[in-house]
Amino acid sequence: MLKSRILVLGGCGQLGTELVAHLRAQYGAKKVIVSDIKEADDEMMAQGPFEVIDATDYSQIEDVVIQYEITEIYLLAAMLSATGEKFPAKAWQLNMTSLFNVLDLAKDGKIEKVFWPSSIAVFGESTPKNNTPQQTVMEPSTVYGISKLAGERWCEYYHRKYGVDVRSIRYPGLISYKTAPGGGTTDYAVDIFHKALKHDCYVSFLNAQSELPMMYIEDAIRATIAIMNVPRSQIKVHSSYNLAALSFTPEQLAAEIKKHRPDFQISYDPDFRQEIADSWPNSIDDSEARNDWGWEHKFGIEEITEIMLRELGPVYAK
Ligand code: AKB
Repeated sequence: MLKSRILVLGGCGQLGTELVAHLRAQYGAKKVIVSDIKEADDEMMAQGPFEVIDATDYSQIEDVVIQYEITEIYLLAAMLSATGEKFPAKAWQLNMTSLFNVLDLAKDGKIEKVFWPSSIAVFGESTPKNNTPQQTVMEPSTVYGISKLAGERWCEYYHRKYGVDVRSIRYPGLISYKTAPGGGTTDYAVDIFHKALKHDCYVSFLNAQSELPMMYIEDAIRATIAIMNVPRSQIKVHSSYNLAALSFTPEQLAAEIKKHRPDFQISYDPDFRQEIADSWPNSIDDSEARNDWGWEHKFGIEEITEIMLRELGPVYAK
C-alpha cells in the first residue's frame, strides 16, 4: 500500500495535466490533489480532488497540505521563457516565491519530498552548445533562466543545510497534444503540428537552423515519476539533472511532417524568441541521469511526428 499523498501545484498546464493522469493511475485519484490558480475544466474537476491555490501564498498551500495530509509536492506553477521576458518582475515573483514556499514546507517537516522542474534555460550564450555537460558555465540571459538557475542553487542549499529531499530535472522543450504549452520558446514544435493539420503551412518564429533539445511528453512524465521513485541514495545531483531525448531544427521537423503531408510548407519570420533560442544549447549530455537513476528516452522524431499528426488529426478533420 503506497502511503504517498500528492499535491500538484500548477496542475493544469502542459506537464501537469499529463503528470496528474499518470500519478492518479499509479496512486489512485483520491491520493493526488490537483491545484491551480483557477478552477480546471469540467473533465479535470470531475476526476478527483481539486483545490484553487495561489502557489505564491504559503498559507494557502499549507492549509491544503494539512487538510489532505500531503507527503509530496510537485511544484509546476511557473512563468516560462517567452512570457517571462514580457513580465520580468512577475516571472521572478511567481517562480521564486512558489519554490521557497514549498522548500520551507519541507524544511519544517510538513511534507517529505519535493519535485521542482528546472530547464535548459539555465544555460546561456557562454555555455558549450553541443552535448552540454551537467556542470558547466551557466550565464542565463532570460528572467526565466535566471529564476531556474537561482532555484537550482536554493534546492541544493535546502538539501545540504536542512536535509530537504528535493528532486529536479532540467527539461528540454516538451511536445504534447493534449494541452497546449504556454509561453515558451520551444512551443513552435507543438504549434507546427496544429498549423500543419489546419492550413498545411507554418510560419516559424525561430529560424530554419535553430537546433534545440526536445522531448515527447510521455518520456518527460516517465523521467519525472522515475526520479521521484528511486531511493534517495541514488540521487547524486541535488541541484537539477540534465535530461535529454533528441534535438532538431524547425527545418528538420518540417521535413518530417512533409513525409506525411507532402503539401506542407514552412516559412521563417524570427521574433524576440530567436535570441532566447540562440542562447540555449543544441544538445545535452544527460549521462548522469542515465547512470544515477537509469534514465532512457524512447521517442524519436519519427515517432513523435506520427503520434502528433495521428492524435491531432481528428481535431482538424472536416
Ligand atoms: C521554454 O521554452 O521556456 C520551456 C523550457 C525549455 O523550459 N519549454
